[in-house]
Amino acid sequence: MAIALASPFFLIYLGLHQIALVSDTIRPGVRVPVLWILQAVLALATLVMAGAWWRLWPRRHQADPVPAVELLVALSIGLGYVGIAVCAGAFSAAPTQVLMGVFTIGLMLLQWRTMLIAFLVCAPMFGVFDALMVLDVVPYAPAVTAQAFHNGEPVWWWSLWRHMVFHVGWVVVAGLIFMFFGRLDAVHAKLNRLSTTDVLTGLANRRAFMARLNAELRRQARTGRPLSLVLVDADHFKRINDTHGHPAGDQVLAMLGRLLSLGVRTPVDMAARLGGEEFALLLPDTTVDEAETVCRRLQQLLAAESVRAPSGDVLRLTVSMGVVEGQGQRPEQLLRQADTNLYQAKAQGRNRAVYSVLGPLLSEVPA
Ligand code: GH3
Ligand code: MG
Ligand code: MG
Repeated sequence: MAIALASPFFLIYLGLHQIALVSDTIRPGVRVPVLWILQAVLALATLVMAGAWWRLWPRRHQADPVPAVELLVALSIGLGYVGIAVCAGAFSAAPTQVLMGVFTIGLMLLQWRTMLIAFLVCAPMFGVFDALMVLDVVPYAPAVTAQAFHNGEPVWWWSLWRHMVFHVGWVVVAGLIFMFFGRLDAVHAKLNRLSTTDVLTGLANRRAFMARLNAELRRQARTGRPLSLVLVDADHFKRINDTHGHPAGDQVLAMLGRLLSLGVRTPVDMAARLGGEEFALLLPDTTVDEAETVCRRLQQLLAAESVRAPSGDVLRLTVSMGVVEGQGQRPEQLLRQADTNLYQAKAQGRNRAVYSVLGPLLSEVPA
């Protein structure tokens, strides 16, 4: 991609410079030997890129990097643009702008290390050139002569070249900034999703659940609406793992996760995997009676669903549930009561739910 983006521009520069070298009108305005050196640098860089393309094309679907070829490409592009920027005058905004754009594109497409080496090679060239210019060894903008100007203004072809590079430069730089921030937003959203999602089931994880529970309890403190919490634990899950293997266990957990999210009114309600074979439902604006309906529906869904183990056996699952409706409690009080109820459900024979209601404790509303 770096080659495809850079080489057309190099070919355009080569063509324009060649026109300057053969045109009787333009030639007096350029320093011919300097422009030939620049042409040689650009031609060499283009040839290196063509070679790299030929080398990389057969492996275009492979993701593993080829550091040596990548570095050659980065150096070719870097040196080509440093040559252009130096020859046209390093203080002119346009070529330097293009150079910045090229550097940023390079950082997006190539490895960080490759770009560091290319930077360390190319950046000192500016310093060296600047020092030589201060010492009067080389002129500013060595590729052009005084005849590129008339009455202090650039003549048409020099003006055209500068305008072209300037407009291409700022469009590229602006495009890059948009792309860069767009990508940053996408990465941010992805990281956020990863840090709040359980990989196996796709449900919210414990961190996301606790954040939501805290937020809902604060909302409840304002509205005084009921709120129910359900802890769900798979029954005798260890047996499934021991008999059919961990992967079959994972399949059963994924099925439970799917049914949990089917059984609630997302996005108002939240189903989460707290860890292992323990799940939870957060049901805002829901009384314990309404929560009971949700629990029964989950049991019906589970009874109708099964997973086929690699052995061919059909695996079914039941769950025990601890349900609590609260009003003004702290999150840990609600969770403790739900856990006590869950323990009772297990003790009473599993595949059932135990319910309780905690009365209003408005003095203990979380801040
Ligand atoms: P009970 O009915 O009393 O809850 O019995 P149980 O066997 O379900 O409970 P126990 O806590 O003894 O065992 C839970 C098992 O869940 C043990 C653990 O290896 C398994 N487990 C936890 N996380 C995962 C997971 O991500 N995948 C699989 N396959 N198993 C898991
Ligand atoms: Mg269990
Ligand atoms: Mg458990």
